[in-house]
Amino acid sequence: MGKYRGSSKLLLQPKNTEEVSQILKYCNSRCLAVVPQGGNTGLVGGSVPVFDEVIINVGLMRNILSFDKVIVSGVLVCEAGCILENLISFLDDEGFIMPLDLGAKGSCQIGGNVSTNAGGLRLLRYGSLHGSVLGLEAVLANGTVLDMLGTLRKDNTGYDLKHLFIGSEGSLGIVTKVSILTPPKLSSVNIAFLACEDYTSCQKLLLEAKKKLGGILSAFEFLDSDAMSLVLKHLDGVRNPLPPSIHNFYILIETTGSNETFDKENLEAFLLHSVESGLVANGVLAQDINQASSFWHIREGLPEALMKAGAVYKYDLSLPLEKMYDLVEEMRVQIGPAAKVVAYGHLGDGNLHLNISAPAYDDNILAKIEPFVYEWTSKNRGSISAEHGLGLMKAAKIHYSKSPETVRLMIDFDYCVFELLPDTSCLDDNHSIICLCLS
Ligand code: FAD
Ligand code: 2HG
Ligand code: ZN
Repeated sequence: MGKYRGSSKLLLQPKNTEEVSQILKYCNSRCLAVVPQGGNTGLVGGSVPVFDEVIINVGLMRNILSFDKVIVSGVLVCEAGCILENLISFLDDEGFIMPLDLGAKGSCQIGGNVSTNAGGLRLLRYGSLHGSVLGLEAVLANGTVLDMLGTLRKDNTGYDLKHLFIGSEGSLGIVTKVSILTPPKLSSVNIAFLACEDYTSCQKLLLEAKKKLGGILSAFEFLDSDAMSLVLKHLDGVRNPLPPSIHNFYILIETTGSNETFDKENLEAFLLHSVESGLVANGVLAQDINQASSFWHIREGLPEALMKAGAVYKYDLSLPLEKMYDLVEEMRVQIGPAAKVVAYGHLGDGNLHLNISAPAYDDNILAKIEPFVYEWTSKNRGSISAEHGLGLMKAAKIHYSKSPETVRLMIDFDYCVFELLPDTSCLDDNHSIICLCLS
């Protein structure tokens, strides 16, 4: 995004857990700051060494350790440096899929996905990584290796500590191995690209989709007309699959099931009914795999289109569904003509990606966005980070979504349990990795 600049002098690429342990032990004994880095695709600056941190990247730890499709169906155990797309391809050959998919799959690592608790395009169907990660191995700041690499569905022996590492953005240690439950690949995937004229129709359509498509619904994504214009302008070869009239909202619906004829007819009937009832202004079903991936390309290409358009201020918000688009409209009034407000996201999960696109980064624009966006979100009991994490961008903003008591407990917890001495300036300095020495 051209927003965060690194100034590290040293990148270390350990080849195994023991090397990670030795590095952390050494750095800890010398009070050397470290930043864990995966594929560096994070959107909040958490993987960028903004000071002089030592970068630890586990990208060379990229072995698949086991895949059990017989005894415990679909459990994959791998090293944290595996690229998500490689895992997707591996599983595809085995007749399984990853429960996680996102636009950055070609670069992001499973260790980074777990550390950010990445959501993505399939969360609606397969739930969050808190559900599908069965176990992990992590190395603490003092070099201690925590083996929590279980592969069991059920294990109620004491606290389930792996959950602390899922979404903790490297602040508690470095994830080195992951075991994850993967669903079988189903043969019938259908995709529809629809247009709605108002946001209320989008909400009603989601409810209808949940009722009528129920178990086979696997994605429900939305973009508004400004987002569509941006993609058409900046991404080569993309065209609007609907006839060339501008609609206010576009919805991508995907179903995944095992009965090809039934699933397709089901989606067709849903589409027809939605047009007849006036919820949908227009819509088209993908006729083949190329058309299906061209629909997905519109939605997944948005971050790239925004990057090409210039500077971008990104906000990743969870909001009550009925309030979500009010924020977008209020933001447009707040900003005026100085920048473009673009909205898209995982509507099925109540997750808005509010992006403000400007020719260049400009403090006057930023002053119009913040703290307005955070205050608005907090007032409506939303979350200022739905899926991207806090990182450098939002560490000091955590109080908009968490109470002072909760934040205090997190800090006490780091100190008492993990023996981390938080540099109390960390929250003010906005640094995602609270750098840490042993007490
Ligand atoms: P990095 O960016 O390298 O690091 C992210 C954070 O995790 C940092 O704080 C880092 O210190 C820490 N970290 C990384 N590896 C480890 C490790 N092994 N142990 C401990 N800490 C570690 N995110 C979503 O949730 N949903 C989406 O749909 C989505 N789509 C995206 C689309 C695009 C085009 C892009 C560019 C990004 C998208 N993202 C999305 C954001 C990003 O891809 C995810 O947050 C991803 O999980 C980050 O993985 P990474 O390996 O690149 O981690
Ligand atoms: C997505 O869903 C990603 O495409 C990126 O989470 C969101 O660009 C963004 O703001
Ligand atoms: Zn997203």
